[in-house]
Amino acid sequence: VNKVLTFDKLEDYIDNGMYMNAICGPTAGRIDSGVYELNGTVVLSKNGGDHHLHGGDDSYARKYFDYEISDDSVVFSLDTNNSEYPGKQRIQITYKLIESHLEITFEATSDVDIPMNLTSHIYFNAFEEESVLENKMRISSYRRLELIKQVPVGPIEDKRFQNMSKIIELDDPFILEDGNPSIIYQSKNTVLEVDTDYDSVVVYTQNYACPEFKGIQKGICFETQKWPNGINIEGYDAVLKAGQKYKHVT
Ligand code: FUC
Repeated sequence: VNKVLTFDKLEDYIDNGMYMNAICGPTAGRIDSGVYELNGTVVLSKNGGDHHLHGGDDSYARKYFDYEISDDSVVFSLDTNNSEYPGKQRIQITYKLIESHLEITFEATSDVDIPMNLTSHIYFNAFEEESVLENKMRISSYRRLELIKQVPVGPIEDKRFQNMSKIIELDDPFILEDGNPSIIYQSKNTVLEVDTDYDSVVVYTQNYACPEFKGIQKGICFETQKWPNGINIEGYDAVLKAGQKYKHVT
């Protein structure tokens, strides 16, 4: 049984506004006004209203990866330079099946310092329901990132979302506490648990449909990632240093 949203046509995956099941990067989510400071000022495109979204027009989501398939996994790799960001990066995303678990490993290196924040934009469907808003969710988080005009600005305490007997419309970053699972998403007959070593997750209830897709709130994304806009949040370490390794597992 399929548990994720899909398009009917393969071509629709390239360049769609839903980022359907894509890998977003170098920076998932929004960069405030498309600007950050790191070894000088970097100005990015504003492809999401007043802000830079999901890595902009040259996002990893728009690129063709090489792939290698083995018994239990598929490894996607990409040597790239996102034309808006400095330097060259090597990205590797591994999808591995371990019994009924899907493990996604995000790895990257870069030849210059760069804010790196990779996420998977998989849309899980509503399972047996018509809408994801019919389902329940538990999230191990009592702090979220406050949004000002959709841009995360810093942590605030907010316990309202820990336990939802019906999910409400969301497009919000939550700070995850240690202790598993990070998220339980549950319909009458199906349970999905999300675990990650990332420190935050954007929960997005598909409040928008691109022309290639019918209906809203048919899917839900658990975009595990580092703090979105972290590069512009004081004290947060959002940088992948030249030569260092980026590795996260969800
Ligand atoms: C923006 C993001 C959401 C989602 C959507 C496609 O609205 O804030 O998380 O990625 O784009």
